[in-house]
Amino acid sequence: MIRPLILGGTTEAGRLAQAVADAGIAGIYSYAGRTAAPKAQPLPMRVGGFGGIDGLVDYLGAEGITHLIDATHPFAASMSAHAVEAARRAGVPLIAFERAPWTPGPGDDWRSVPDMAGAVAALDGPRRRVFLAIGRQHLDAFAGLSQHRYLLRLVDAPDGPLPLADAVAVVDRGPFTLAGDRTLMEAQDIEVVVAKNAGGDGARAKLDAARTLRLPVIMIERPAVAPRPTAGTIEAILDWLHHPADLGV
Ligand code: 3Y8
Ligand code: NAP
Repeated sequence: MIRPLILGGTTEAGRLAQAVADAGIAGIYSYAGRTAAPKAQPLPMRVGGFGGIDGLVDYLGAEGITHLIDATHPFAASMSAHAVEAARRAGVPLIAFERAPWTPGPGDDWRSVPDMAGAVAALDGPRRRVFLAIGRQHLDAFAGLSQHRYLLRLVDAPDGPLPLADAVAVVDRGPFTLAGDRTLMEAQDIEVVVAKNAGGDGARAKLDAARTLRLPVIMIERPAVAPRPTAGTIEAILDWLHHPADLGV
């Protein structure tokens, strides 16, 4: 009996969950519990951390998981690292459902930085109106750049003071639209956008809006991940579920 665990939290993970459910496969969808009301999925869900690598190994055994699918966001580096090690220890085949990074096209004015510290360094300088579209978890890295006015976008309303003095926060969850992001960025008179290279289409609206408005983008590149088998399509994942050995796992 095939019983995959999907490490989710992305648009692609949701699409995969639908395909797994439609195929009548008894999968489980996993959220970290970062948001107050995560979107329902067409598979049984579990919410919360596993308790590190050991906790994930125990979960894989206790739940009789036969396949581990890492469909997390490319910046969920710890989860992905834990998945590689736990799958190895538990002897469960692992695959990562990866989406290609965004690459700049004609009209894009992107400055690529390797990490969050690189984005902070790139933002140093005179006061600007910044769309800091990186969520909530890493805002404190920018607290030293108090000269700027920030536009933030959070999934849930903040439950306390934000680490940035001069900031406006909109509460919204994606996927976002070009029209919506363009309107937002024009209304806030944004001069520069800071984004993580998430890939996929759920978060790219701000980049298309930036191109339209001829705004520069500071693009934070993805953290490195340990080598693991990957697939880029739902069909490849479904095929892997039935033939894991085909991918040398
Ligand atoms: C809890 C599940 C779906 C998945 C939707 C995708 C698209 C919309 C765009 C901007 C960028 C950001 C953020 C973002 C996007 C999708 C996808 C994606 C970026 C939810 C969700 C969970 C999270 C966690 C949340 C992080 C935050 C990051 C907001 C649900 C809505 C900025 C990433 O407050 C917090 O602690 C938020 C934490 C991790 C990054 C951060 O560091 O703050 N995602 N986002 C998942 C869990 O608990 O396991 O609540 O329904 C999922 C989605 N967010 O099914 O439709 O596929 O990427 N998510 C980034 O890319 O920079 C917003 O505003 O333009
Ligand atoms: P992270 O930093 O890589 O992981 C930190 C810890 O959170 C993990 O060690 C694990 O806890 C727990 N965790 C993470 N993802 C989990 C999942 N899907 N199911 C169960 N536990 C999980 O993770 P993150 O960057 O905060 O991302 C958290 C979630 O938000 C993921 O589902 C990710 O796909 C989604 N997301 C993240 C981003 C982003 O920008 N980072 C963007 C969109 C969506 P234990 O060690 O206790 O097991």
